[in-house]
Amino acid sequence: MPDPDAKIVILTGAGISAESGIDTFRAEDGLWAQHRVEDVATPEGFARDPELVVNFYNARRAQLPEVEPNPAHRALAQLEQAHRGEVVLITQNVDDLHERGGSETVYHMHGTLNSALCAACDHRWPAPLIMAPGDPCPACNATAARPDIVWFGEMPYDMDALFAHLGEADIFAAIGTSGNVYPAAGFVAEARRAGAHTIEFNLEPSAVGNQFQEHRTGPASHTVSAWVEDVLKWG
Ligand code: BV8
Repeated sequence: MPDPDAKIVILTGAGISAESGIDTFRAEDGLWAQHRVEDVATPEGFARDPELVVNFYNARRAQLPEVEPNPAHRALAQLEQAHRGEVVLITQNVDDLHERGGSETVYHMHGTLNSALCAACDHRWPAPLIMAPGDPCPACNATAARPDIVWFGEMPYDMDALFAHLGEADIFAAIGTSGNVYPAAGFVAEARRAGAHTIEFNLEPSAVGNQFQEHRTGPASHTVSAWVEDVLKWG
């Protein structure tokens, strides 16, 4: 399998940012323990109580300057730079740690904390640290600003491009994701259909763990760094 020209497609989840101090979703004390998904991560929740939802994201955005990328983020950036084959990084995370760890091209399929979206005209702009419901859109002036986040029931971003990459993957690696949320949790099946070798990096098998041929168990900062070292030895 060691092929220096292999196309590597990577999907990351909250677990890759856990060692940087960002809460995951489904840990005991995680985000979904503190909030009901329906209240803070759905369009219906936003319509019901925009203040609650905007403040949920304001609190997570405010944490970003206090956290740093960890060795797993940096290892993936090194892989993107040094691997001869194409490396495609897809993240479910809305933080900016992949970019701050040095990754140049990142597909944020569930949006990003640092971007704001106009619900009226689809204009995007850098989110202020603190957003307020009714902030005017700088393009159309409608009071329709919302976090640029893909909520449950909304279509994740760049899906056509993501499925095209999965169809060409020689290696698919899922890092720090519980495999509970679709369509991301279905990516391993897509990659398998393309004949890719699939690897899961986690502390324990995910909900789709049995679909992976290889498991590297342990904290991502160790397992991902070791794996990238192996891959870069392929030539
Ligand atoms: C859509 C943004 C279609 C918000 C998020 C029934 C069956 C199947 C699917 C559905 C269904 N009912 C509804 C659906 C669809 C739904 C879904 O999948 N629901 C689930 C809950 C059943 N999906 C959607 O709605 C998606 N859209 O399907 O649209 C469509 C079709 C037509 C027209 C319109 C639409 C949209 C989903 C996106 C929702 N937004 N995030 C925000 O961030 O606030 S999802 C949110 O949870 C995250 O973004 C992330 O993507 C997701 C999963 O979280 P993980 O990243 O996996 O984190 P988690 O805490 O769960 O796990 C962490 C893992 O890390 C653990 O495994 C842990 O062991 C590991 N770990 C921890 N520490 C470490 C570690 N690993 C390594 N090292 C460590 N140190």
